[in-house]
Amino acid sequence: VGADQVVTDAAVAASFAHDLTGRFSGRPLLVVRPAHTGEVSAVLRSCARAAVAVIPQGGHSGMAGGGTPRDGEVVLSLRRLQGIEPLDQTAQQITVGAGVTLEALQEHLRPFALALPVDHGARSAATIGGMAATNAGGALAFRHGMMRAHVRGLEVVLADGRVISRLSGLLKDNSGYDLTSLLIGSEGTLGVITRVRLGLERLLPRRATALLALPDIGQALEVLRLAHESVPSLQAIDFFELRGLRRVCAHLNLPAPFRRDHEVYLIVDCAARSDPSEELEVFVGVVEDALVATDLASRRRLWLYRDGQNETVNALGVPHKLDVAVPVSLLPRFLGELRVRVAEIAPAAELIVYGHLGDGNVHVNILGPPVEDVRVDVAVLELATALGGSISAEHGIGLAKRGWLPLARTETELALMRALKDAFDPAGLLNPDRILPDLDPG
Ligand code: S2G
Ligand code: ZN
Repeated sequence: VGADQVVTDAAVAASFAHDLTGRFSGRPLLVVRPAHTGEVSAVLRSCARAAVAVIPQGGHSGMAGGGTPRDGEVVLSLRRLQGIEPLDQTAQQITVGAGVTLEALQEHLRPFALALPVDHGARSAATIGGMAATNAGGALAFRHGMMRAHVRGLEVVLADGRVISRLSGLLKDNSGYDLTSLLIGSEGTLGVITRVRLGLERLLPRRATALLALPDIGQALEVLRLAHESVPSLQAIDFFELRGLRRVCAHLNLPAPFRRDHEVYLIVDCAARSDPSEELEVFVGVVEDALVATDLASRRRLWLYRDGQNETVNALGVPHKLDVAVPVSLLPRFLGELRVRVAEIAPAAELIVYGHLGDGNVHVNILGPPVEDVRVDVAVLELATALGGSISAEHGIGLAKRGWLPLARTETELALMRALKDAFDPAGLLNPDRILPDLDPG
């Protein structure tokens, strides 16, 4: 890759070794920055010969420690894989390098009135390869699906350097096992994604965003029901609470959105070919207050109350971050029992909750107890599981939750996952100890 693309200076390498939440860090042996698939293949062959562990890393915006090296591991940064190939306007698809950020892709597509219908707060850092490797979700997922729904093909490099390239973008290709799809959501443990072919959606020109004030999450579900029924332009419906709003206003120096406080807030995003604002009138009489914006600047200002939650929490300390999902109808029960259990375990803890109402995805952030004290984490994950939910809705398992995977997956499923890992990475060099728990010594 060239000497200047092999970073051994500890200070520079450190910038690749701390995750956003401040919870994971390490001292990598070195950071290597290949420029394309061929160099990724050569790097992996070298690492396999040297039997050193390799941590594939995109924008490093993950929340579960899946891209953060531990001491002595090699960071393989995909950031330089920046190629954007010509748009295929007949298939409405595009192939991009793993290192292209979500924001750069959307900017590139805007003049064509096209977009990838996946969006989240880390859009300026997150890379397309990393988003495929973690099956990224975000606010649009409940309407458009997660990253998996938009990947039309992958080029991947296996742990021994062999390359599989499946980028023709065929929707129908039932020729044996869909091997490359197994890498979506595999968090860099089965292979390294170097190019991604994506299916795109048309950008709907007219937008409207509403910030709605509600007395409780039960009323928020009533808004969701109405939205499903009467707002065909609905694209996103996220929620946050008064405590998080107050913290965001203080941290970002924002004015309170309404004259008085409310317990729950919804941010509703609509897109259509004609102005969708009047569809929002269905909420009159169901909400305590509302703000509606149609121009970009005003819409972004409303979204900042929600998008600022994560950065604000990280500024308050090292949070216990639990990205869970429960069946939407059980949200009131989940949130109610959550407050009781956290207060029982850590009475002084601060609980900041926000998320994606449409798919029951709740980002539970607990500040106060030291991260080593996982009693609150276990309580949240057990509660979500008990309600038929997920212990990781969109952030993956990484290092953070590998110990709890047995809460969510049976021994049969874990055994099959181990068999897959052994088949793809028999030497166990790719992201070792991520996702899969240690084998039971017994
Ligand atoms: C969000 C970002 C990370 C987090 O804001 O929707 O997915 O847990 C999150 O706050
Ligand atoms: Zn989220």
